[in-house]
Amino acid sequence: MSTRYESAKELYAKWGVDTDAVIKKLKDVPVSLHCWQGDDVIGFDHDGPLTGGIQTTGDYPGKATTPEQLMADIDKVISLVPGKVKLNLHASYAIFDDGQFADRDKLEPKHFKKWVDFAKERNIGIDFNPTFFSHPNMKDGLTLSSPDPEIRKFWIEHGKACIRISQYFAEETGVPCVMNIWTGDGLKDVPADRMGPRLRYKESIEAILAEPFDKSKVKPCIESKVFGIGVEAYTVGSAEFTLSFAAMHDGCIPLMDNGHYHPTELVSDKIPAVLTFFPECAFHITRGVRWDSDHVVLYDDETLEMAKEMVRCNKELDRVFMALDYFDASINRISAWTVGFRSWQKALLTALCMPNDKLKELQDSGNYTKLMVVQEEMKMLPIGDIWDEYCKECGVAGDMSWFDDVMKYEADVLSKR
Ligand code: RNT
Ligand code: ZN
Repeated sequence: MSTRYESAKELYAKWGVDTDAVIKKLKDVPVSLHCWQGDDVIGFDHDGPLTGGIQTTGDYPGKATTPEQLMADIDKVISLVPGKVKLNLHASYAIFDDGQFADRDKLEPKHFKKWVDFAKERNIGIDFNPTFFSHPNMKDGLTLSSPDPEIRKFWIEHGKACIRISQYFAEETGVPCVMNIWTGDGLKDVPADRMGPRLRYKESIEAILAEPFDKSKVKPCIESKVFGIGVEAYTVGSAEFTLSFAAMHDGCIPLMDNGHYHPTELVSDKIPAVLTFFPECAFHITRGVRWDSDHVVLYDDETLEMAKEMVRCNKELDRVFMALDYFDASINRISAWTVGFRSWQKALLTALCMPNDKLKELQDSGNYTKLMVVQEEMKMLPIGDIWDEYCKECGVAGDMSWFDDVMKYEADVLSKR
């Protein structure tokens, strides 16, 4: 009697899909796991609230408040998900030894040594983000685009420090570091000058990128946004600004967060548009519910559609940098992390298991009737059996039995914090 995987494999083979090859390939695709789901985007360098127009809601018990706790939680997640994890850090997660506090403009590689040790022990790469929020030098809602030259200088120095730290990560881990610049700069109400802040923003990012770095090691990105909480009327780093900036600056990569567009705009459709022009593109994968709410990523239609486009536009998956970006404080955070990571893995697996060349042929030959029929047929193929095999080979549970582990961890560890 054949196993469920064997019979599923045969069904896919009839469509020309080699599921063994898919599984082998997916195991090697890095996906960045965002450290900030573990502590509601707070970090270790300040006592203040989360600012910058982003918000977490909920107060589920057990959040990490020390580097050791956060690392233990990340380890727990890594043990529950299939695939290749990369660690995504924010500058606010610097680890200071007693009395060694350094402000954001003075950060050094040594403040991240413990993270490097963590990554090296687990043989994973690190991505990085300067933190342009949750800091008193965010003046009147502005950082890199502030009219105050001292404020801009502080944040430019922060950006430069982060480039040096990114290069350190790449050199230590042997894996290129994707460094993403996002600010919440903007105004709550109708501006009198929309261009001034953008001109200053452009100059400031140029000043950051003037810091010398090895382009094969550090991959600078800039992320756009449509609006934030308290920043409803005007965002400096809008979609057009950001995409134009990246297009005009060699080596700068656009980063699209699918929570950062109007609700009927779809990042899935933007992926082939940007990959037509840019050699590399970066993505934040999230789930906005009515707005950029950063709900946990699920295996839903648009998530799958984004995975399909990444796979179809870039078969080797080496031109796209994928990172999760969401933060839900209302449920168990380990579970939130795990569900999101597994959902994205499911989406990639499903996308890789589609007869993409055959579907394209149907489109190119104008056979739209059959294209629709075949696409519907694909939805009933037993992807769950391929998923189970993938998880088994990665040494994790295919079904939800991982959740028992999370509940045990909650009882043994989280509830005691
Ligand atoms: C905010 C952006 C940004 C942040 C992280 C913490 O809307 O999506 O990427 O979520 O940098
Ligand atoms: Zn984002």
